[in-house]
This record gives sequence, C-alpha cells and structure tokens, in this order.
Amino acid sequence: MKFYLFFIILICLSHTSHSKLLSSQEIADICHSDDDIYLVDIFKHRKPTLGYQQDKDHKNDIDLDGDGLPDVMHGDFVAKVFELNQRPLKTYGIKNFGKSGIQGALGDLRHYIRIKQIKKPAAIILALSQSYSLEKIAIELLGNQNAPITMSNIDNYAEQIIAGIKETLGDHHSLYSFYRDVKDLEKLGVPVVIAAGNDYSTTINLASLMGATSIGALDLNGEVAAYSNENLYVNIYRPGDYISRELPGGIDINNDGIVDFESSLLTGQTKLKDWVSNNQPQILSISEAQTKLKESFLIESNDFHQFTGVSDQAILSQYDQTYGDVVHYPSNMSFFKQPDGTLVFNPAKDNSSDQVAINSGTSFAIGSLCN
Ligand SMILES: [Ca+2]
Ligand SMILES: [Ca+2]
Repeated sequence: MKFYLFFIILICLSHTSHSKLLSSQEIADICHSDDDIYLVDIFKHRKPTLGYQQDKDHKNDIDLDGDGLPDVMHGDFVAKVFELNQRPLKTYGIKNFGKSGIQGALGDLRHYIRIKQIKKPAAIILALSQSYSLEKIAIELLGNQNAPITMSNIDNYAEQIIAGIKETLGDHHSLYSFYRDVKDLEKLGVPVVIAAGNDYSTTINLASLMGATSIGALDLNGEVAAYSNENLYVNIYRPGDYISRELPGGIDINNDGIVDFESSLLTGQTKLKDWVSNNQPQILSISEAQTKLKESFLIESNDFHQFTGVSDQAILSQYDQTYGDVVHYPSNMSFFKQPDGTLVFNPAKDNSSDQVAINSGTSFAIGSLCN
C-alpha cells in the first residue's frame, strides 16, 4: 500500500506547470489578435477602462525627469510603453497591489467575462511579484529547512509550495487567491501574463509557479538585464529599460523625438545628474545608506565603478532593512566613474545631453509584450 502511495505522490510531484507557459508564437498570436489585452495596474494620470482611478493626492512612483521626485504612477508608465508598440490596450485600475487590489480586479474581470459583459480578452497582464528565497520557501512553505530544493528542481515542488501557501498563509491570502484566479481564468481560456520580478535571480517570484507566463527584461544591449529574474519559469524576454530624454514640451521615453509625457506632469526640480556634476556627492556604502536617507548622496553599488543616485526624496523602500541591500527599483539612476574621477550619467552610451533618467524593470518588459 505504501509503495502505491509513494508512486501516487511521485506522479503528483512530477506534474509540471511548464506546459501552461505561453510560447513566443502564442504571445505573437495574442498581440496580433483583435481581442483586448487588459493591464491591471495603478493609474492616476490616465483614466482606466474599468476599475479605480487613483486619487490626485496619491503619491506617484515613477520619476520621469530625473529629479528624484516621482511624476506618474506605475500603470501610467506601463500603459504608455505598451501603446508605443501600436497595440491598443484596455486597463483595469486598482488602488494598490495588495490582496484586495489584484484579487478584486481578477475577480471582476472573471465575472464580467462569464456574464459576457466584456468580450473574452486575449490576455490579462500585470506586475505581481511575490519573491521568496529558496530558504524561505523550504522553511515557511515546505516546513522543512532541509528540503533539497534548487532553482532547477523547484517545479517538482510547485504543487507542494502552493499547498504550503494555502496551509501557512491561508486560502484568503493574496498569493493563494491569485493562484485560484489564474486557474479560473485558464478554464475560461484567458491567460495571465506577469512580470518575472526584479530580484537579480536571487529569489523566485511565487506568482511565476502558478501557471502565469512570466516576462523577463532585456537591457539596452539586448541581453537579459542584471536585475531581471531568470529561471525556469521565464521563457519570454522583452526590453525593460526606458531612458527619459528631455525635449521641449516634455519627456520622450522611446527616442523617437516625440514627447510621451508632457511638461505639466513633471515635477521639474534640479536633476540628479546636474546636482552630481555641480557637487562633490558623498559616496556611501550600502550599509551606511540607511541613516542618510534624508540627504542627497550616492550609494556604492556592487559594481565597483557604478554608483546609484539617491536624492533627498528617495523613499525608504529603497533600503531593504532585512537584507541590507538597496532594492533595484526605483533607485536606478546609475552613474559611472570615469578615469578622471568624474561621475557621468550616460545609460544610452552615446554621451547625449538630453538623457535625464532611466526607468528599468520587468514591469516595463510586460509593457513591451507586443514589441
Ligand atoms: Ca520628477
Ligand atoms: Ca516618444
């Protein structure tokens, strides 16, 4: 009896979720179809097709003009990136990325599809990242700190991890409800596409092992971006780095000479690149950064010759107190040290003077889905 049970368990464990990942061809078919693609995100500047438009006094999170002060919300930026690829987009606005936000959005969309209030969309895309280290998965979700789990065999444990989420965090937790939503939408024939996560491949985005297709980011050289998660759940990559260039009238993010965000949206204070060239910025190690968050300084990054700019408006989330590291987003104003000791901001590597900021992330790679 034990022997049979062992085989039944083995069969369950060997079940992989790979087959549900969309292929490049399926993504192309989605992009070329006449069906809608819905982006679930937070919008403030743009009025979403469905859902909630964030209040005017809600703090923005994307800095477009490089002064360290955010100008628009995440969803405003992702939708803009998407539309620069000439693919129409519908949007569902949420208040936050917490439980009620995603769960409410996917629940509403599922309901509207079922009752035929909206036409079945070609895909739903969103940037849900719930990162767990292998150690945390083993201890908290598998209940066994010695579980022989690795980045390459994790899919063998997917079912157990999902069961662990239900058991440990509860079936109302955002992760478990996301899993149920993905399964329900799959039954309705609607794939869910997510950002792979910006964790430098050190952790796993648990949303990736739930049957959603994860999109990783490419850098400006067309290589997998350093920050992008790269693991067995990520089979599609898209450009994730967008340089802001200052033009008369606003900011251009795709270097076509056409303004994408008008000046009226921008905070327009001293640009970090100007501040750096006019001051002798204090260079701190990551461990020293926490106490200086209210001041302007540069953090020495892992790359010896690279420094990450932090302005006095930098938000505390840039410093991850648990791990003592600076999280990738939104601290991505990277300066490089020249042989003469000066620091330059030159992400385009063309020395152009109109570069003022760069926004990078796998969220923006989902914006580039139909690139
Ligand atoms: Ca700004
Ligand atoms: Ca443009």
